[in-house]
Amino acid sequence: LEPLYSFMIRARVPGGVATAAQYLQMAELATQYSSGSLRLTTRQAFQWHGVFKRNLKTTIAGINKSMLDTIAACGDVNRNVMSNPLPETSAIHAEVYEWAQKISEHLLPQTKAYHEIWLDGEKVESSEVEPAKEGPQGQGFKEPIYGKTYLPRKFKTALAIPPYNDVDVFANDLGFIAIVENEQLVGFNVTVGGGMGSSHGDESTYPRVADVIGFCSLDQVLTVAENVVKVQRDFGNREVRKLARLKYTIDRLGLAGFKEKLFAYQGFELAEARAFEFKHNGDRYGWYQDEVGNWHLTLYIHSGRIADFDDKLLFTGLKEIAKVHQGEFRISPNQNLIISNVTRQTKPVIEALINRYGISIGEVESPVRKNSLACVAFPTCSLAMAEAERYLPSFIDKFEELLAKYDLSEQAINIRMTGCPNGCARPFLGEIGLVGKAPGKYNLYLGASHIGSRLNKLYRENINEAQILSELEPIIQDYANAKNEDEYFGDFVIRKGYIKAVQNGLDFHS
Ligand code: SRM
Ligand code: SF4
Repeated sequence: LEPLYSFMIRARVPGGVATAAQYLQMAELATQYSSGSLRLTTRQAFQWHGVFKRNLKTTIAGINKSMLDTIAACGDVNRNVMSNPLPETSAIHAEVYEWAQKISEHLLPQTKAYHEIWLDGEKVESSEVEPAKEGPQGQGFKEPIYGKTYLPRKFKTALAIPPYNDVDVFANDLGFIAIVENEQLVGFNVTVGGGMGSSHGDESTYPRVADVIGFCSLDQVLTVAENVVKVQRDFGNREVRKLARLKYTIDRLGLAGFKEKLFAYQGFELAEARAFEFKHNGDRYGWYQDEVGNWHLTLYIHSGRIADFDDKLLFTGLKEIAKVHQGEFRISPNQNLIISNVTRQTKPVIEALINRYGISIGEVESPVRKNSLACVAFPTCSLAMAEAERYLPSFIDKFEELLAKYDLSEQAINIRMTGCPNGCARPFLGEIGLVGKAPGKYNLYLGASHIGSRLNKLYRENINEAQILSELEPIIQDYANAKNEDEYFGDFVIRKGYIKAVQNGLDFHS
């Protein structure tokens, strides 16, 4: 193997919230130590690509100096906790965001190794965990939640505030759906067992949407989160890494079996789930005023890539905005950026900068483009089999022509593309999913719901762009002629029998 000289770094940003000062610092690090661009991820984090090995420590120290860090942004632990990014109901939103932070802190590994390795921390006490003791793993260890073995696989948590499912809560191992009654947050419905990753040609692997298993009150949230993690720690598959995520543990134990273990671990049963309704899993672009009068601006950023391009200076423009902005920058789970809590006085200044640097607030992009997602793929992802981020714009150009031909230009259809079936842009929740198979070739999936609650299913395998478009054209034509009012594309293809509805994941391949 060739030695690796340059690396990708990912920050942990619970709920995707960074102050303007923190954003500025992240951008400075990108200028100094990486490819000069920042990447917003599908889990509301920042990534830097092309960091030379000699600059790794300085960059990580710089992230920590800004009060963000990279702890648990990767690894077999709980990852960046996601939370609905747009504060339209400021009070509830702020409360749910606080829960995202609390869960993130609660599930953070306790080891001091991170500080010792990356921040020149003094080795005050051993960062190694103590030897095994009697009882369930974790009891009596310095890592009270992760025990001596950590988790068998990565673990992901998200909090959603209905009616918006922009975090794609059902794609997460653990989810909390906010329940608001009489304008008060009273607790959360708990979801378990979501995940996207799979391998081509291996039907033992599959994406899965999470199950809602009940309701927890606010004082139960951390106990539930901790014990879901502990059940996965103790019962997750440690022999076959491909089958180690919580979704497989649940299908192996059965949902009832899993719940039984969870309730025994946490010492109480969950109450019956409460009613909720999601409208969609996309972003809302442009200016939005919240209930207390502050402004929030959602920008359209293709695949979260913040760089200076020939036609617009996005990287430079956002740095200039960060210098005058007093509020926050919020990363959306759809790889967009929200300039948040803008005061009445600063709004015109930010508007002027947006215009000067040609930054998009989604006013010219079509609904289909604004609802699209692509993962990084080539050139930095070593697991990519096909292009995604760099190719999606030109694919959408052609798809837009197809929609225009049938007078559907205003229709929002979720297209999600990834370079491989690991599913980093949650392609199996796209109404049209394109998953890379080989350079220029994709599997085409259809039939996911527009709200992120139902998976899509394989429609055609290993086809190129011309084949994808010719497969889609008759369906689009039919959709234009026969769709019910307000019927989403994903629901239409199922009603018309183009594809079978997937129930959870076990029937994804059947
Ligand atoms: Fe991912 C691995 C990029 C969100 C499922 N993912 C990778 C790696 C690190 C490749 C690697 O292991 O060498 C990619 C780095 C590419 C690069 O050059 O930057 C990568 N994943 C990303 C990001 C940057 C995609 C993006 O375009 O934004 C997202 C970073 C999220 C973050 O901030 O933490 C990203 N990855 C996801 C998601 C979406 C989500 O979490 O909502 C998924 C599907 C959900 C899930 O986990 O089930 C996802 N990534 C994977 C998997 C498959 C996991 C599995 O269960 O099989 C891998 C491969 C692995 O873990 O072995 C992977
Ligand atoms: Fe890489 Fe595959 Fe994830 Fe895309 S989906 S970033 S190609 S691992």
